[in-house]
Amino acid sequence: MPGKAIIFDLDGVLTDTARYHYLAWKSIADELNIPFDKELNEQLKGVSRQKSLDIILQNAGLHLSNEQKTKLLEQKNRLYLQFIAKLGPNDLLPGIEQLLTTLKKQNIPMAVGSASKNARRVLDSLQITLFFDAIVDGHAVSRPKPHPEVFLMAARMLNIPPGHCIVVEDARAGILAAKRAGMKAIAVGPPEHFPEADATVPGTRWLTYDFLKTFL
Ligand code: B16
Ligand code: MG
Repeated sequence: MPGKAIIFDLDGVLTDTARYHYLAWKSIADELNIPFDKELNEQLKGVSRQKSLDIILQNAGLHLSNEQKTKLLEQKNRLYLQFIAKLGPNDLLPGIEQLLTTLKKQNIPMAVGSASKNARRVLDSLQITLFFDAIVDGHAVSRPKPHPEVFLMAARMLNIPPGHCIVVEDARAGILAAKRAGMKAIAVGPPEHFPEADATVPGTRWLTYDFLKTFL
């Protein structure tokens, strides 16, 4: 794959902390006495923390001041950090360790493009930080997915043209961001969720080097 690069989304692709995001938001919603369920949680995947809170409040028709929202965002993150405190290499999704090892051996540049402000902490806990030549997280970007900023920044840091980058994502907003960046987009999940993807795999164990090679 000469001159090509792979950009990975973090949550839902390298590991899955969606259930911890869910539990933290559920606790906030219960405290506010507003509805929150797994279906609404699906809409939060790949979405920034702030936007996630807006979606939950909007769904309940609840208006809060910016000060109240800031407190809730801090509280949600404290809970989330408690949940992920025990995260380790065993929490990598199936096939990911082998894929990263193979790509590294083949000298393929790799980046992470995540909406999460906790991305570095999660990568450190998973013990995979050193695989990546660039990490773009929720601190680095101002415009969340589906805006292409996160992936364009990753391509710039890797010094690889966007047209030579392949993005792996589990959220539709992320697939849209990749396509808007002019990149190939591979989705993890049910094909009907990702009409814009160049290809879809049912789970991360299908993300093999041989499979990715066919997109170059
Ligand atoms: P934080 P990704 C995203 O990560 C999650 O999918 C999304 O559910 C979460 O709200 C977002 O990160 C922000 O996370 O609260 O840690 O900043 O999929 O883009 O890697
Ligand atoms: Mg994701």
